[in-house]
Amino acid sequence: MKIGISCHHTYGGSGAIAAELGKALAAKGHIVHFFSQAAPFRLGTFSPNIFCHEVEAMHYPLFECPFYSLALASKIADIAYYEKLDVVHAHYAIPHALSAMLARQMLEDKCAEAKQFKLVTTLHGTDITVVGADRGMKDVVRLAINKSDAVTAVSGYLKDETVRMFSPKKEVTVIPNFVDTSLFFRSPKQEIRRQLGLGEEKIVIHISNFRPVKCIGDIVHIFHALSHETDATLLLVGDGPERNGAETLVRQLGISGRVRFLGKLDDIVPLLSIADLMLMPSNVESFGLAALEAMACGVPVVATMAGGFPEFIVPGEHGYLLAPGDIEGMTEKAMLLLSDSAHWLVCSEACVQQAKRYETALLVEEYEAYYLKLLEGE
Ligand code: GMT
Repeated sequence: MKIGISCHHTYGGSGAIAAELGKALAAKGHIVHFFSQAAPFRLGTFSPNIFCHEVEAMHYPLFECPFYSLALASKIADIAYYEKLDVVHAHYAIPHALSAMLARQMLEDKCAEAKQFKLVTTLHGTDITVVGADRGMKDVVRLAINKSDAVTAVSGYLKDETVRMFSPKKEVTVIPNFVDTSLFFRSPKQEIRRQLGLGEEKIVIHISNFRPVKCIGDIVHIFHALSHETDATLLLVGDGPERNGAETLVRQLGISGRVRFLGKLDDIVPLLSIADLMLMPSNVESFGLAALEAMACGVPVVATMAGGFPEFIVPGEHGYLLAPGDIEGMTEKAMLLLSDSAHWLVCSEACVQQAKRYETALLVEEYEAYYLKLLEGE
């Protein structure tokens, strides 16, 4: 198949999943064209079947903001016309699905006989729960969903939210996120501890784009409470709007020596391999890919029972799920995992087994079958 993938290139789960999906499809012999503002952060090295099209919006003094969505539509239409794409897969409803929808109209307008592509949209989370909930954006998100040929959501929770908020005309199919366990596995290196100036203390980790939904302040408060009872270090990986506030809070609480802000890093496996606990106290999370990747590396998770977490984290088996904002409860469970090594080991092994149920190969096959079914229905 010839598949176009339109996604955000920035640090975050939807871009990661789109890049991993494209790489896996290309490895299976499909031709994959990526459309994004810059190369997606997880794309990695050269593949003969992957083509990356960076979309540049035109700058003109009259336009205060360049029209990225229109430039994206033009680029998709152009490549679809010359490369005869079978499918365009939009990751995140806005603007990707909408731009692809416009691209179809451009294609038809340019040449009525041109091959038309099928439009698949995968909903990732805040495209529904935040952007879709905004009064000014709701109708445009609804249009993007209803004009897609097929719609998937990354969790049952997100499917239910989409149905509740938009009553879509088409069935929303759940295809969960995935992890490549041949890359994400525990392989602790003493060298990493040395480079970070760490001793043998326990490591608590959090990885995200530091948006308000991630509740970074709660992480700092949980760790502050933990720091009274353990000599653990907290590694904070990623960057975003809440980082400055978190840095200030860490200083105010007097735990600067115990917390490392590592910024955005592509290769997180070495860090997950030395981690003992992943903290994800998000107040909403459609799936929580970073938690699944941590589990694949044998790291139990303390997260919230919000959104998609309960679909793959079983409390007591893979970590614990508490109510959003329950700092005391999360601290207690985190302390349990850090102090009871026998319990930790059982959880860690169960996490690795659970992650295998979300193996990339299995879920990519589901997407492939999904595209084929759509094309056969032509
Ligand atoms: O929706 C976002 O905030 C951005 C998006 C991203 O690009 O990271 O995250 C969402 O998609 C991920 C991949 O499917 C999910 O793992 C995240 O849970 C989801 N974020 C939220 O629902 C907050």
